[in-house]
Amino acid sequence: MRILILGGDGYLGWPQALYLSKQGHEVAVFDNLARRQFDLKHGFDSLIPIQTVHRRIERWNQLTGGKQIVNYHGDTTDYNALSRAFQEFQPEALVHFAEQRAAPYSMIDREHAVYTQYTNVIGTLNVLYAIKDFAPTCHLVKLGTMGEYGTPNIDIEEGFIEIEHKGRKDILPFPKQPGSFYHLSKVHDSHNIMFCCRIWGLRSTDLNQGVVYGPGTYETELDAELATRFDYDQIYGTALNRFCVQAAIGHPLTVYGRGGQTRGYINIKDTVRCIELAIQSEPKQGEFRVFNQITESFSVNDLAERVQRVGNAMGLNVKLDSVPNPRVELEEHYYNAVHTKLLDLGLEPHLLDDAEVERMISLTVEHQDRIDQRLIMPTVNWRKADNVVEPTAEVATNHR
Ligand code: NAD
Ligand code: USQ
Repeated sequence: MRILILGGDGYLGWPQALYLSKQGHEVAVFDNLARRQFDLKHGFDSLIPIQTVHRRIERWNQLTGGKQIVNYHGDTTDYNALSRAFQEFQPEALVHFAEQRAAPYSMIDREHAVYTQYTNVIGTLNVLYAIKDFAPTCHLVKLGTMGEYGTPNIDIEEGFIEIEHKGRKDILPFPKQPGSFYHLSKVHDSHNIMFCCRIWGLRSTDLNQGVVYGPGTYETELDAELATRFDYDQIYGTALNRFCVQAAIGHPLTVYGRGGQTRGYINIKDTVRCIELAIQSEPKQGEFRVFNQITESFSVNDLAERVQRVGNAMGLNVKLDSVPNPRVELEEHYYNAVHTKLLDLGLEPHLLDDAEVERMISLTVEHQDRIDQRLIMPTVNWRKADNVVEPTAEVATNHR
């Protein structure tokens, strides 16, 4: 199939491009390089060195001898750029990763909240119009997030829930209680996508993915020049990736609040397979499907304690630290999310084990000279509307 990957230079988009190219699909990536620009502006960097998008593609094309990945530089909020990619490449499936994806980024201040919702919601609206205008049978595989649901005191169903109300029954979208302006943008996207499936007969799979961990996939590990980014900073770094880096440099693990916050998690190796499964099992025209893309659930304390245990067995001296929670979220709550649809399609999960945690810690030890300690402590507080990205003098001196 011809598969267009929006956000194909990112943490997940790049491994996805390699994986689908390896399966024999024709792949194009489309990216505005916004993620790299954020790093340049604020002095952040991936723990694992990454090549430019041009060099990555060149290296893959060399190694595979002919499986060419096509590269488009463009922004989803620029309809001309998107239209050109659609008209030239004529995708049969489209995987949409191209959004501002960090909850803390979206909570920095008004400007960052507006940027997040503009780029995500308007970008996705453009994608929907481009499908309608240029490729109406193209299957939209959209990355949503488990955080759309929040943490209700009932089981989280897979997209929809049957409700009986005043003697009548219906199957309705599961209630949404997102916890940041970023997570809210994904809810707005889901509504727009469902609406376009209904009015124009488009077809889409909304993948409510949990927190992703892991340094790469079988394909990115084939060659150092194919590596994907690995974020450990306070804005883009996710919990487990951050804890492994902290363990490697002797920084106490940053458990926010009481640490009972429970989320669904997935290994990056399963992410690429889930998207292949979604593409292979196409929805009908007009159908809007929702899959919960997680393989298991952990609390922050579960992860921190595991990293501590494995790290100490490796000879490190890993300590936990309870950091005042910069977010507004429940710190002790019920969490049980249904996630059977991808398993039914054939997903064989890579579950988290101590060997994987050891591998991640070893990798971070290998790259420890690249770790910038100033990027670890959180500076973005949900309760404030004028946060800064760079650490304040107090944060910097307390934790150097
Ligand atoms: P990432 O920031 O590493 O990658 C996103 C890519 O999209 C970047 O390369 C960026 O430059 C590009 N991009 C952003 N805005 C764009 C725009 N307007 N036009 C074109 N390109 C644009 O993020 P990621 O971790 O790879 O996440 C990819 C997707 O998966 C996101 O939609 C995210 O919400 C979702 N997701 C990620 C996780 C996770 O833990 N990483 C979990 C659940 C869902
Ligand atoms: N947390 C800590 N310490 C840290 C970092 C995080 O205790 O140093 C806590 C957070 O407070 C939160 C939990 O760990 O309770 C998860 O936070 P995270 O930063 O790992 O992930 P999150 O902000 O939820 O966002 C990530 C991705 C986002 C994706 C989301 C999936 O950045 O793109 O949508 O995971 S989900 O959480 O299911 O919504």
